This record gives sequence, structure tokens and C-alpha cells, in this order.
Amino acid sequence: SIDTMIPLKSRTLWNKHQVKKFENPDQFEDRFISHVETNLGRSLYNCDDLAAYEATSMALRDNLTIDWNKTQQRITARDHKRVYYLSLEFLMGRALDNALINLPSHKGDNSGTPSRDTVQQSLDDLGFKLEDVLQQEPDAALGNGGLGRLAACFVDSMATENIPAWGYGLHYQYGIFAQKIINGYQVETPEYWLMNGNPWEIERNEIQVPVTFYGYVDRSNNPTSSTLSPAEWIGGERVLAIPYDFPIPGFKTTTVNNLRLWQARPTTEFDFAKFNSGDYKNSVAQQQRAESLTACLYPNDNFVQGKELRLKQQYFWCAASLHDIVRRFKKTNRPWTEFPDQVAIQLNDTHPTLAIVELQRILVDLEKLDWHDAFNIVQNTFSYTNHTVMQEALEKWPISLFGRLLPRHLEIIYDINWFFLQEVEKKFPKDVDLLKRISLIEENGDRQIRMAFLAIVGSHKVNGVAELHSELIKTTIFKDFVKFYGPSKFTNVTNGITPRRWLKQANPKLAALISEYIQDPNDDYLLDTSKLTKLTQFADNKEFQDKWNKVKLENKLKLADLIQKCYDGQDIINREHIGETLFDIQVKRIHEYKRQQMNIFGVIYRYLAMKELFKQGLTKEQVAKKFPPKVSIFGGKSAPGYYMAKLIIKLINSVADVVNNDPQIGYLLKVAFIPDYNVSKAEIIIPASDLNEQISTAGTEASGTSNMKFVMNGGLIIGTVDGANVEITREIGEDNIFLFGNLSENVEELRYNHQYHQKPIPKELEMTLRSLESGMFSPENPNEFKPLWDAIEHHGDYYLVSDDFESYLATQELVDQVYHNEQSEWIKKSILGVANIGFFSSDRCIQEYADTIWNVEALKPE
Ligand code: IMP
Ligand code: B1N
Repeated sequence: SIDTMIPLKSRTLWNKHQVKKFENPDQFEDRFISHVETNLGRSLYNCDDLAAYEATSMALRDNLTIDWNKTQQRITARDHKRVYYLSLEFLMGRALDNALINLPSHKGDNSGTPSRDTVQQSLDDLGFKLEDVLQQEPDAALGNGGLGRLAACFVDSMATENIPAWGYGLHYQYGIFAQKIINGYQVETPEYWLMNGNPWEIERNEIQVPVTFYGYVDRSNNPTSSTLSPAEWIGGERVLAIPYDFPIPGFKTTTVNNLRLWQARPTTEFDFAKFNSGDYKNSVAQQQRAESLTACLYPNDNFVQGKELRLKQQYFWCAASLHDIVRRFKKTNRPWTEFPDQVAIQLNDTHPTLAIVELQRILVDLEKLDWHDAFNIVQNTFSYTNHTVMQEALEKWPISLFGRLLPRHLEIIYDINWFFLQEVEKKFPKDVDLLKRISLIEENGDRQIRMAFLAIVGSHKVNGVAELHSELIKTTIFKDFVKFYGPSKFTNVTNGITPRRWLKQANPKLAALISEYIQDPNDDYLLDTSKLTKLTQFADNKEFQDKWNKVKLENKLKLADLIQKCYDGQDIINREHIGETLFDIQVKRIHEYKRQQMNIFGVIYRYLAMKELFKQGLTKEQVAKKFPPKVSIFGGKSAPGYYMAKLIIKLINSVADVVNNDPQIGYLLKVAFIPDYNVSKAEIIIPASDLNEQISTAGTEASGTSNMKFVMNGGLIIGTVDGANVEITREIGEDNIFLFGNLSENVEELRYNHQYHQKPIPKELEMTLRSLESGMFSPENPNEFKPLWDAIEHHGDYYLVSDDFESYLATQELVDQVYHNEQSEWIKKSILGVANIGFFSSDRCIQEYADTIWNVEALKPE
């Protein structure tokens, strides 16, 4: 037993004073007031919404911490295998509402045990509105987009599925920048999310992991002087890693997992020589620089910059996490050979690939294991998820930079490569070209380490994130590895989303309607999403359709409020006609491959065509027949250094300026750009969509996850045959999705054609581009948008906008037709989408990882 070390007397006393969770409204209120008056030093007379948010969060965190302790003790007592999810990004959003929904008693009984409803009532009695209290919380926006939000959905599902799991990441002081739109341009402002402190985190100052950089490798104690035998790395610079722990509650379980985020701190050592030289100020400044290591999240999505500070962040995080994982394993006193039975480490993209090298270093240099025994352990421990095939997003580090920062790690990588290439040579003798292609080191020009290749060699499984993507990596970027390892090392786990946040929390009205009709008062469908198929029987039911439609309308009104707030009170959306206005939404990072430019070109074409009809003397009613009311809504951030993406944002805002102020057009067409798209805005935007755009160039979007969120909220997709759209179509049926465009298997040929033949541009696109050129949307600077038409007409149209434009417009026409003339059909499609989206729960996804990659079982609370 784990308790035997502690004397009975102490144990009895600890037991007697066992901290208790609040278990009824009265106890919650007691806890709330006690936090206000002691921890916050406030009282009834100056407790504002912020203090109420803080006190509510602290009361909930108390409960979670108690369950957290129990969960961790249970895992330790059972000596159960743990999963570690290493991700540089966790796009968590807000925690409070999520914790309320995940209160273990969620609708479980009616005995007054705390549920979201009873806490809401208590707050009401105490003089606060839960809605306002929730608004006080800043988003934890420690991520860029899909990859970071996926990690957040995964920790939610791992807790819900009772998988003993920890997330490891960085405690950035600045999350993704806040986006302001000034004169139509994106302006980035720093997002200091910790301004008011953070009631959700536990700072563990007592844990300090030293991390070293630079320096040199000392082999004076090593007679063989082989890099394969233990060496000593004498580091140059040292910083400390301090953990911040976030409790991750599961839904309808008392399992609480941990998200551990590391922050850099200066060491307490100091350089005597410097301090004595009288340069006190300088020495302090130098120490303070340690903290800048984890100050900022790199704001690039699907793009790498290759900056030294980024590599430092990666090593800092991997070294601290590995140290923690190894320390925890050593407490079990098991032999090293059992490490992979106790530990599974999932690499979220290549960002944590250094963890592979660090574990090999620990095993060889510190634990003195034989090189090959060590590498066996490493391979059986790690697995790697690839999230992109785009060249500009594949990490490569120049040898020179890498070797200076991590000299011993470079040696280890060379050795891994040496043994790997020997195996390749053995299997495919004399294929020099293969050796060159497959080497972990790229030898052309500036020598670079190919991190994805290193991740493959150091792992036992590699997975893509949707079927199409997982096939693509096998036939393109990792083709040679399939040839060498065989196909079984490569697998697919299609992404998923948590239905707790993306249905229950974001869309409480739809969730209530669903649970009423499928007769699931305890919301079990949020755990077993296949229960949603029971909605099928109501797809044609008039009464149900009306209620469904009413929920959508209410959500659209809520979004209209948000948009009005974003436009300083200006009401862009005509509320009188909102029920017949199609909300067409594209919210995601701005990227050429996601083709927001094609969307806005489509809007411009629509506008021009409408103007033409007016010119021919048609009345508003007649124009509306062809172009019924529609609002085109955009949101998303561009990487600060991504010129074309920023220009697309400017174009959207310029088009909005012209279209929204054209009195002839009125409510028939509006364009809105919602600034600073983030998780909590997504929770308002997604439930309000009639139509959503998933229109990436085929083969470029690995999966997409907002596509799943929109369908789960009754939105219909207009999309390309790309990423998870393919499987969404299979699940919900091709009648319930609007697909268009070229297929990924044709992309290469189409690009080739653009390069070698001047392909005519379709007339609708031609018309659109010429309107840009005319200065219609940039009268002061007619050339402002030249790079956008040049990309299509003169630079090979890499994203194939001209190839897909006609099919896109035709499909939009079909959308208008169904939405306006076959309303009941439309609602039916919307219902059938929700009914059949269950497959995309991240719970299913985590089960697949657990069964096929981690080999880990659930450990349920007793
Ligand atoms: P760590 O695994 O040492 O990081 O500890 C994480 C948590 O696991 C601790 O805060 C405890 O709640 C629990 N834990 C760690 N070691 C033990 C043990 O020896 N017995 C029981 N629980 C433990
Ligand atoms: O990961 C998501 C997918 O659903 C998206 O399709 C995919 O684009 C996204 C470097 C990335 N891939 N690669 C990144 C992010 C940050 C960075 O620094 C690459 N993000 C994705 C979840 O699987």
C-alpha cells in the first residue's frame, strides 16, 4: 500500500480533517463567501462580477483539486500506465462554464447536489447573474488554431474516458495576440491573459527543474570516446522550469486529470564575478531574460519560422516534461525495460520531437543503458501525430544552430541516423538516392535536421488526422518510410471534438431540445453520441422542425448582437429579416490554402451580379428572387508576417465597406468581419450558422475540426472533398452536404497545367478580378489588391481558385435555392447532420488512440 510509510497517528489526524467538497447549494454559498472574504480580501460591499467569477472558480477548483488528488493517488496506487500528451499549444478557452457542466452530479439526481443550475441559482441569490460572471473570464488562448484546440478537446475526452493522462505544454504569459481591425487592417496587440491572476492554475514553486542550453560535450571520462557511450554535457546557460497545473475535469466522472504548463524562471545561482564587478543592474537584467523564454506563443499556424528562441522553447519544455515523467516512473522501482508499459508519450506534431532525443540522452548518458536497449525503449514509448503535408509547415533545424544550442543532442541524432541508414542500406542495398531522401539530415545546401523523419524513426506509430490525410502522408511526404517500415507503422485516427463544449456549452438551447426529444434527461448522449441518431425519426416532424428553426433563429440573434458590438453599435444585420437571411460563415485562421480569398471573390461576384440586375431595372423583389438575403461572415487571425493573408483581411473589410453601405442592396447582402476570433467567440458564432465554408484546396487541409462543430450545431457545409469533409459526408449522407470542386488526386496535374499553359480564367472570376483592378474597393489605391489577382493570373494560381470558382458559384446557387425554396428540406438536412455526427466526438477519437497506439486502459473511480 502507498500509505505504509506514513505513521498511523498522522494518517488518523489527516483523515479527521479531510477537506470536503461542497455538496449542496448551502455549502457552495459558504465556500463562495469564504473565498470572497479571505482569498480576495473583499466583502459584500465591494464584490463585483470579477470577484464573483474568481470566488466561484475557486470554489469549483477546490472540488476539482480534491478529486484531482484522489485521481492521482489512485493511478499511483494501481501503478497504472499513464499517457502524456505533449503539445506546444492548448487552446483551452474558458474554464468556468466547462467546470460547471462537468460537475459530477450533472443532472444525475434531483437531490439538490450541485449542478450548473443550482450554482446559477445560488449566484442569483447572492446577487449575481451567471451569464455576466462567465463573461469575466479571459480565454486561455495558448494556441493558434485547430492543432491547439484539438489538444484541448483531447484532454477533455481523456478525463471523461477515465484515461490516466497528463498534458504537458508551456505557460506562455502572452497567448495568441488580440486582433484589432484598424482601417480594415489587422493590428496585433499583446494579450496578457494573466492580468487578473488565474484562479484555475496552481503554481508549484516547490518544483524546480533545471534546464540547460549551449555548452559542450565532455568525453574525458570515456576511454572509447565513442558518441555511443555515456558522455557528459557541460551546459552553458541554465534556467529553471516551474510547473503551473490546471485541473481537467471529466464529464460525469470524478476523474480529474492534469494539464502541466511550464514557465521559465531564472536560477538562484548567480555569477559572483559579475556581481562583484559592481555591474549589479546588468546581472539582474541578464537573469530576468530567463523569463522571456516562455513569454510568447509563436503566432504561426501551418508555418515554421526557424527561430532560435522557438527551438529553445521546444527543448525547455521537452526537458522539463521528460524529467518529470522519468522521476515519476523511477518512484515505481521498475526496471527500465518496463518504461513503455508504464508510459505512453504522444507527440502533437513534430514540435516535441526533441523529447525522443532527450529520453535517449537520459537513458544512455545518465542511466548508462546500452545504446540499442535505450533506443528500443524510446521507440516503444513515443508515437507521433502528423497534422500537415504542407512543405512550409514541416520543421527543419539548421545543424549549425542546433549544434550550438544542444551539442550532445546533435551527436545523438547523428547516431540515430547512422544506425537507421545502416538498416535501410541492408534492406535496399546500393540505393544511394533512397538513403539521401530518407536521411534524417538534409544535405543540400544548408544542412538541416528533418524533424518529421526523426519523429518517425523514434516512434512506434505515426498517425494522420483524417482518412484522406493519412493516405496522403503515406503516398507523398513519408512514402520512403512506408517502403522501409511497411504500412503498419502508419495509421489513421480521425480527429474529433468534445460535444460537452461544442454542443452543450455553446448551444444550450439546441442541447435542451435534443435531450427532450430523444428522451435523455440526463444528457447521456453527450457521452454516447450514437444516441443522436434518435433524432432521425423527427427529421420530417413539422413541430420539431419549427422548434429546431426557432433555436437557430435565437442563436442568430445572439450573433447579431455580437456583430453589432464589434461594429461599435452599428447594426449591420437587419433583425426584421433575420429569419430569412442565410448566415454564411467562414471562421478559421486566414490562410491562402483555406481560400478565404475565393469566398470573398464569390461575394464580390454576387454583388456585381446584383448591381447588374438593378441596372437592368429589376426591382428589389425581383433581385431577391435570384439573390436572396444573405450575410457573409468572416473571422480569423493572420500570422503577423503573412502578407497575403493580411491583404485578404483588408479585402474582406473593404468589400464590407462598399456592400454594407450600398442602399440599393440593403439587407439582401451584408458582409461582416468579426475581429479577434477566439474560442469563446466561436461558441457564439458556430451555433448561429446556416451554412459554413470548408473550402480548402483539395489535399491541403489535413482534417479541419470546425467542420465537425458546425454540423454538430445544425449548420450545413459547403465544402471541398478535403480532410474530414470526406468522412463527414460518409456519416451524414451526401444529400446533406454541398460538395464542389476538384479532387486532391488532380491537384498536381492542375498545378502543372497552370505552370505550362495559360489557362483561361472563368468569366465570373475575370469580372471579379477586374472590379478589384478598377479600384472599386480601394479607390485611393487601385493597386492595393494587385497581389491577389496576380497570384491567380501570373503566379500559377497555386491554390487553384480559378479551377474551382465556377463549381463554387454553382453550388452557392444551389444553396440559395434550397434554403429559400425548400425550407423544410433544409431543416431536415440540418437535423440529419446532427443526428449522424456522433462519430466525430473526441471520445471516440481518444478510444482509438488508447486501443491502437497507447495500449492503455481506463481507470475508473471506485
Ligand atoms: P507526481 O506523480 O509525483 O508528480 O505526483 C502527482 C500526484 O500524484 C501527487 O500530488 C499525489 O496526489 C499523487 N501521488 C504522488 N506520489 C504518490 C504516492 O506515493 N502515493 C500516493 N499518491 C501519490
Ligand atoms: O491541425 C488540425 C487540423 O484539423 C488542421 O487541418 C491542420 O491544419 C492543423 C505548425 C500547425 N496542422 N499543422 C498545424 C500549427 C502550428 C504550427 O506552428 C503547424 N496546424 C495544423 C488538427 O489536427
